[in-house]
This record gives sequence, C-alpha cells and structure tokens, in this order.
Amino acid sequence: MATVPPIVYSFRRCPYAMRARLALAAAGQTVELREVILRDKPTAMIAASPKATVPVLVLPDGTVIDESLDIMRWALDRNDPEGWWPDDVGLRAEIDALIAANDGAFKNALDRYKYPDRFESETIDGREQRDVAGAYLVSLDRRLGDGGWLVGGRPSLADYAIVPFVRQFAHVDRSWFDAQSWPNLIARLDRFLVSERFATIMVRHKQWKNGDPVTLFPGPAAERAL
Ligand SMILES: N[C@@H](CCC(=O)N[C@@H](CS)C(=O)NCC(=O)O)C(=O)O
Repeated sequence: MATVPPIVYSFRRCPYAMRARLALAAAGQTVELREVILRDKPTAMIAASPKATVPVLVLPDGTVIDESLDIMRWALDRNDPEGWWPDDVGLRAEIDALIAANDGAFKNALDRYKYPDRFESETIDGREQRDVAGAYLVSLDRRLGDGGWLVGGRPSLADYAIVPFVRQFAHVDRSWFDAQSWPNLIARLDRFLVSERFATIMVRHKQWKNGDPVTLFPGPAAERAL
C-alpha cells in the first residue's frame, strides 16, 4: 500500500523554507510540496499553523512542525547520510551558536539592510545595518578558510541552515558583496549556487490550490536541471 508523504507548505525564495528543503533533500525525505504565495496563504496551512509562516511540515498523523530548524532536525533525525549533525558535543554547540547568531542579530540587520522601508517606526541607516551583518559574514569567512565548511572541516547543519541567508544578503547588491574581502564566503556561496542540491530545491512550482494533483519533492532528477 502506498504511504502518504508528509506535506510541506513552502515558498521558493524564502530562506527559511530553502533551508528546510535542503535538509529534506539531504535526508532523501519525500514530501508533498505545496507552493505558497505569502499574500494568499492557503486556509489549510493557516489551520495547521495559525502563526502562518513558511515552512510548515504536516506529518500524516497530524503533527505540525512549523519552525524551519525543527524541520531540518526532524529530517536529519530520520536520516542523515551526509553527517550534518555530528556526534561531537563541542561541534554541536558551535553549530547551534552560529545558527543562533544568523537567526538573531544577522537576520535582524539583513532585513533592515534589504527592506529599510518596512521599518517605519525605526530610523534605519542601511549602511550601518550592512556593516553589522558584514561583521558576522567576516567571522563566517574566517571559519570557511579552514577547508571550506563552517564547522569541523565538513558539511554540517550550520552550512545549510545559514547559506540561504548569505545568498539573500549577497543579492541585495551582488557587486558590493563581491568587492568585499571575504573570498572564502564568496567561493562557498558560488559553489552552493551551482550545486545539484541548490537546483533540486529551487525547482519552480505554481501556487498550490486545494484539489491540485500531488507534487512530490524532491522531484525526478530530470526536473532539476537548471
Ligand atoms: N522562525 C520561522 C520564520 C519563518 C518566516 O518568517 N518565514 C517568512 C517568509 S521568508 C514568512 O512566512 N513570513 C510570513 C509572511 O510574510 O506573511 C522559521 O524558522 O520557520
């Protein structure tokens, strides 16, 4: 009997949804992908998770996981063939600290650098925010100098939880980003952008509507070609 896959409400360009799809792909976890347009969220998604942010994972037993990092951890707990979550407690602590800094101060500055108009109650100096975010990126660059990965000299949860946000930052002004002295970070981002994994998670899907046929993610290999 065919098993029903978990459902993921996702938005292609959302860095939180991207990191969840990265972990699902690494884990080889097939899900039903429902592409969301943020200004027109499906009722079924809001019913599952009233806070109404993407990504949202709904398991066949009705369990809802609506934080991107929790979805990554859920996928890796089930299957972690690339060893993204190491056994070493010290490495785990480093990974957690890097992600916390990304999701906290870095994302805060990134939003203000990228969308200064959205923060009407604050006086935003875009350059100042860019520099706050830049200090974190310099620290990432130093870490990447040691073999191209953030923690322990090999791919980990940290790399894939963070790189979608580095991409978002870089795309605000790619020529400025490329002119900075963070060569390891630029190289890391470029390797990610040409990777098969990135192509897998960035396949375009039309907005999901109730009653649509099921779209499975990751899809067939041919569909992933850029
Ligand atoms: N802490 C959440 C944040 C998710 C989040 O903020 N996603 C954005 C899109 S990138 C969102 O859904 N915003 C709601 C909206 O714009 O209506 C997570 O890690 O999953």
